[in-house]
Amino acid sequence: MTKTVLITGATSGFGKAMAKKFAAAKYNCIITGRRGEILQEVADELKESFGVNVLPLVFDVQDKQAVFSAIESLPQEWKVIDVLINNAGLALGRDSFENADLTDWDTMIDTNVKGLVYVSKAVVPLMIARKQGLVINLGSTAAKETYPAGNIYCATKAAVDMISKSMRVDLLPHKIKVTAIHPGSADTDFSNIRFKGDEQKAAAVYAGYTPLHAEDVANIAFYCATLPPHVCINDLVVTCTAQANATAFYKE
Ligand code: NDP
Ligand code: 8X3
Repeated sequence: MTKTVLITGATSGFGKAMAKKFAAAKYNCIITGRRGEILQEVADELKESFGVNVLPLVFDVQDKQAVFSAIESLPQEWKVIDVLINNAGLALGRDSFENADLTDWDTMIDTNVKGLVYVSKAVVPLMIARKQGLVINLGSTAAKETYPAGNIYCATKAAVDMISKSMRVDLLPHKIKVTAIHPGSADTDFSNIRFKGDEQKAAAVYAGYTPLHAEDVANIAFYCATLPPHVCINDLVVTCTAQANATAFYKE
């Protein structure tokens, strides 16, 4: 039977690569993001390349009302969601605690923590009703250790780590698996967004080593989603070979 995956933040990076990976395996895809035009282009590409059904949903995960009405308004056949991937997220700024911008902090908390919770609260009841499902949350190596000037970004990802643990415990009786994937440095739009379009600063993040690519993380998410029903990867940290933890890199 055809399965359905819902991926938040599918307009670029990990989310877009995951959408391609799951669509290639014939999953029907619900893809979300704020940039409607790009989302539609991704949807068209998935349909054309893989012949699957794709439903693009434009909403901001920070907007509680928009999240719930988007999920509630799904046509009945799209409410059978096998895999939810809470991927939408961002870092804004890399400034020390005393210099960092409070608005950036608000946006990271509202997106990475509250947004993930809103989408989960809207989708998980659909899984509970079917007594099956998998939720994959995107954390980060930044969830496991902080780094200088990582402050609130690291805190939001530590929250994702703990929320994932809590969901796993609470959803146990409902037979819902919860997997947290914690990637290290990956060359997506992440650093461009973090440094607000400063391409030099963004490029410097990836200089001197080969970072993870979006496809690496997509392959891992797909692996986690296709394990036998009795097997669940709970917590997975993945870095490129040149990175050992949140702060240790070997750059040439
Ligand atoms: P990208 O910037 O390439 O993609 C981020 C995605 O999130 C976009 O599709 C964006 O869509 C979406 N998004 C951001 N804010 C919102 C919002 N408020 N509402 C809805 N969608 C939103 O970055 P990555 O692919 O790298 O990041 C994906 C996830 O992986 C994030 O949670 C990030 O923290 C995490 N991560 C990234 C790492 C890296 O080094 N790249 C490493 C570890 C974790 P749109 O702009 O259209 O709304
Ligand atoms: C993204 C990776 O190292 O910028 O979560 O925190 S890092």
